[in-house]
This record gives sequence, structure tokens and C-alpha cells, in this order.
Amino acid sequence: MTVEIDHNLEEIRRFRPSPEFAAQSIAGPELAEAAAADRLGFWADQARELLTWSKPFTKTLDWSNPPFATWFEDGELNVAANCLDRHVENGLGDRVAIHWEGEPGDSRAITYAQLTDEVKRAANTLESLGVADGDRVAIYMPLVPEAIVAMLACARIGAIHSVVFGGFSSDSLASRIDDAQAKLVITADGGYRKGKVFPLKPTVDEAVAKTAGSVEHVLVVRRGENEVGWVADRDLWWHDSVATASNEHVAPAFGAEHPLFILYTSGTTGKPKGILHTSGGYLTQAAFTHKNVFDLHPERDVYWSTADVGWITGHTYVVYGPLANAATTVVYEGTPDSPHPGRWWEIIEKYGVTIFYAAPTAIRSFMKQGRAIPQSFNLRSLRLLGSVGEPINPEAWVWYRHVIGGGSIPVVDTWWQTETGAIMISALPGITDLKPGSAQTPIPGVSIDIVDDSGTPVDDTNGGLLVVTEPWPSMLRGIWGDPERFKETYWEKFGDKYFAGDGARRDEDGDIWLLGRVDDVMNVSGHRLSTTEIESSLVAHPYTAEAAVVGAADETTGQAVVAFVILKESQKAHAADVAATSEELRAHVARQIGAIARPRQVFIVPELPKTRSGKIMRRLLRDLAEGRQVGDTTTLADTSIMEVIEAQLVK
Ligand code: 6R9
Repeated sequence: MTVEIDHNLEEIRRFRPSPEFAAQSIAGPELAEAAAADRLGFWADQARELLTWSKPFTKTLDWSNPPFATWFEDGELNVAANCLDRHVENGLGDRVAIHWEGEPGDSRAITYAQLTDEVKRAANTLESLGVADGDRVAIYMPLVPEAIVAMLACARIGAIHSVVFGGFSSDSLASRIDDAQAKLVITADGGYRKGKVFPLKPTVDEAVAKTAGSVEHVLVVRRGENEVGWVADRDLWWHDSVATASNEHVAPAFGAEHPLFILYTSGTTGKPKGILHTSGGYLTQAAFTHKNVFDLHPERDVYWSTADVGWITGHTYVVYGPLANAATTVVYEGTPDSPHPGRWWEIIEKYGVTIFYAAPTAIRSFMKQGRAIPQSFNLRSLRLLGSVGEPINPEAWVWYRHVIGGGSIPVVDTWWQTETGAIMISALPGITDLKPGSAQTPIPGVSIDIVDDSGTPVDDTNGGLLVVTEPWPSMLRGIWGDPERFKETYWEKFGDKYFAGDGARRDEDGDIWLLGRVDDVMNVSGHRLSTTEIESSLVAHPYTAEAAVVGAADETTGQAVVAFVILKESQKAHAADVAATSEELRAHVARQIGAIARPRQVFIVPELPKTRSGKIMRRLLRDLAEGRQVGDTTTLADTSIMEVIEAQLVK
């Protein structure tokens, strides 16, 4: 079967880097040339240049037992010392590592010397609790500096952290603790979210009670000052134990393949998968991409990724990449709109943020509110913008560049996954002519292809399935405790190629466009249509702020296109006639893409169901579109949203 995906994104805008940006750009064409000439040699050079090895490696890649790869296997390093001690030793101890901003407006600036000190104390505390190299530690925290300290303290002593996003339920936490057999849980009494303290420690207590009994201790940071229950002999306060621990700690060297962390991610079915990452290869690609994709000049940049450490973006681009590169990063505890809708822009102004990395879903929700809010802040410090998590519609890309970026700075759309560990596809901002909506090119040293269902590369501009054809340094090393599932999920389909689960196509210039998860590819009357493409068409209409499209079962066409649209605040008056508006939007898609893509229905809704990491849960919308009872909503950020949408539909 050939995979054919209709595409008509009709995006013809190109933005060349300004001469000023290009002149100071970190990445030049020599990177891609070096990688093309000798891919493994290129990665070995990066690993030596970007990291400090306690014992140099002599082997780069071992791929003799696919899909189990090892990188830099006989080398040794300490990941935390690479993120901390060596910078202090290099005279950077006084540089701010973290500008932390609490949601209520309290803030802390933590230098590299202070962060190193705190991580050493925490490492001593963990060791005194009997946590040793290879043990698992669950971290269930608000986005406070101690969450980062906890991760680095684990890395320092060779313990494997499993960060569980603070919004997950006690059941989710319990199943992750059990799966990894975590010995220690690090949490906080509570954290700030939307102007209120949300309790965490009670959820940990509930979760631990449900587990099989691996947890020996619970270490608790005081943040929310809310009342918490206490289990004697099991629970300890961070401020009693870490604050009083010694700040002398020698970082041991671990093998490059020593496990660094497990991060759970939901699969298409059932139980979450514990994605396993290791040390040397992961840190190499994290540091390489953070430096080159974000054009990092650590001596002058202020970098901000809005991600929570509960997600892979928080691991690689809040903690490991920036700190390995001695960057100054902003970390913000709360939601974008607390206590006011301009909170993010206020933070950019306050810290003079130069590099900003966020998700399209946030950008689209700001578009919905209109440009007046960001325009009331001084955002002129910004010089580079990044996007991650979903395809970014060309209209959102252009809005981001113009309204947030002031019209002339690069926007990089970065494609990657929990499994890939670090960015795989992205423009390099000083050298690539940017195309709104396209992730563009594999980063140097990464081999991507687009294949049909039988694994044959598609050589035209029709879509196919995205695969990675060669192992890469930050690739997942497996699924915790389940090597069979690792093989089945990612490797069985094409044998030697990694199957990412995303649809993609190349355009005439060879640039890559992501088309959404392949489970989101619709088949309407035998035509394969991309949800992303129709969503982009809807978002390009002046009425639309945000759109989600699903394929609903249809007797005649197999599947039919059903769209859910949020209107822009500023357009609500023009679009007051709901029937006329949805007819106008249906006609608009038919005009832009073709009659085949005309949605059967366009529903105007106040909100869309999103996971806590901001991905739209199309599965739930499909339930609605097919008139079924709505499925499991427990991973939604706001579980009441489906009722609100449903009420709108029957009106
Ligand atoms: C980093 C992260 C991975 C899935 C991935 C894809 C989607 C991420 C994207 C993108 C289009 C981008 N995705 N970045 N799609 N363009 N720039 O988000 O990891 O949470 O594991 O999600 O997200 O569908 O397969 P993760």
C-alpha cells in the first residue's frame, strides 16, 4: 500500500536569517558537512567538545545488537558534575544558573556555585537515606528549584529519577512507583497553580498506600505551607535534612550507558511506557541541540523554556541541555495566565529573556486573546523563538514571529519525542531560510526518512511515515522492564528503522512537514487527509483562534471530517450567527484544500480538551463526533471541559 496524504498547506512565505543574526550564529554549514562526511566521528567530536569525561571513550557506537544501542560505552562521566562543578571550576560560579519565578511573584536567583552546593547537600541526604547507584527515585513536585536539585542529586549519585508530573492522580503516581520500584519519593507539601495552593503530599500519601511497598522514605519540600499528614520514620522535611547536610560531595564517574532517568509517556494502549535514557549520549545530544538550535551564547543569553520538568522538554531543555551549556535559564512555577493574562510577557520583560521556547497550543491561546496583551510589555530582548509539541500552523508561526518576536527574529519549529530524548528535526536559525509550519531539516548527525507502509522511501512530495534510519546518541535505550514492548512498538514495523508514529512529507525543497500522529490521519472516501492540514486551514481563517479536527466514522465516506473550532475574542461579534459561521468555515476549508476536505460538521466550542502537556486529545472529540460515551478523561488538564463542549453540541 502506498501512503498518500493530501496536502495543500500552500505555505510560500520564506524568512531568511537577518545578516546580523547570521553573522553571530553559533551553527554554520560546517556542522552538516562534518556529519555528512563522518557521522560517528562527528558525534564523537561533539561528545568530547561539549562534555567533560572522567575517562575518555574509545568506542562511539555499538549497534551489533539492534535495537539495543550503546554510545561512548567505555567512557565515564558524571552528568551532574558536567552540569555544575565543571562550570564552577571554570570560573563561572557567580553566573546565575536559574532565575526562578514563583507564581505569586516571589523569586530566587541561584548561581552555579549555589546550585552545585545545594545538589551536593541533596546528594549526601539521598545517600544517607540508603539511595545508591541504580536505585529509582520518584519526583512529584511543583516547578520549584528543588525539583531540579532533586533530579541532579540523583544523577550525581547514579540513582535513576522518574519525574511524575505534579498534576497526575494518586493512581497514576502509584502505578509509576510500582513499575519502577522506587525507593524514595521526593515531593512538596503543595505548589501554586492558578492563584491557589494545590496539595501534593496528600496525593503521595494516597499513592504510596496503594503501592506494593517499595517506598522507604518520602522527602518533602516546604512550598505551599498547607497542612500535611506525616508518617514517622518514613517522612522527612527537605529543610531539616538537605539544608543541614554537608556540602562536600565528590561526584563519582559512571559509565556512559549508566541509566539517567525513566520518564513515563502514554502509549496508544493501556499502561504508560517507562522510557529509559542513559548518560553520555543523552547529554551529548541535549547539549549539542540546545547550543546550536537555540544559538546559545551562554555569556549573554537569558533562556526560557516554559515546560514543566514532568515532561521530556523539561528534562532536556530546562535541566540537562541548558545546565550542561552553562546557560542562564528562567524557570516559572505557574500557569501563563496567573494572576493576569500577560504573566509570561511580564516575565520576559522582567528577566530580559532572549531565547523563548514554548508550545503551539499556548501560542494559539494567546492569539485567541489578541495582540494587545503581549504588546503592552517590552519584549524587545527576544532574539529567538522556538516551538515544540505539536505541528505549528503557519498562521500561528507568523503571529508568534510578528507579535511576540517583533517581526524579524527566527522561529525554530523543533520536532522530537520523549523517546528521541533531544531535538531531531529543526531549522538551524543562522543558516536556514525559515518556512512557517515546517520543521524543515534533520539536525546534523541525525538520519530521517519518510517511507510508505512497506518501508520503502517515498521519493515524491506525497506523505508517508516518519522514520529514523540510524541510531542517534540520545535515543531511548528501552522501555523500563519491557524489552519486548520496546521492540514491538518502535522497531517491528520496519526492522532496522525506528518508527516514530508520525506522518510527514517532504516538499520540493526537501523540507520536512509533520502531519500529526499517524493515528490522526483520516481516510475520507479513500483519500488520506491530515488532521494538521485541515486544522491549519481553519486557523488561517480570520475567525479562528484554534481548531481540532477528527475523523469520525461515516457510513458513506468511511470517515468524515469533523472540526471543533474556538473563535477569536475579537471576531465573536462578526461570527455571532453560529450556523452561518460554521458554514463559512466549511466552505473555507473546501476552498483552501478541496471539496474532499470539507468538514461534515464544524462545531464552535469554548475550549478544547488538552492533556496537561498541551496536546489536544482528539480521541475524546472523536467519541463526541461519533455519538459515543466519552472515554477516559483522567489525563485532561481540566476534566470538566468535555461536559462544556458536549453542552455546546446539543444546543
Ligand atoms: C517533545 C515532545 C511527541 C509527539 C511527536 C509528535 C508531536 C512534537 C512536534 C510534534 C509536529 C513538532 N510533536 N513536536 N509534531 N511538530 N515540532 O513533545 O515529546 O511529549 O513525547 O510528544 O509530539 O506527534 O510524536 P512527546
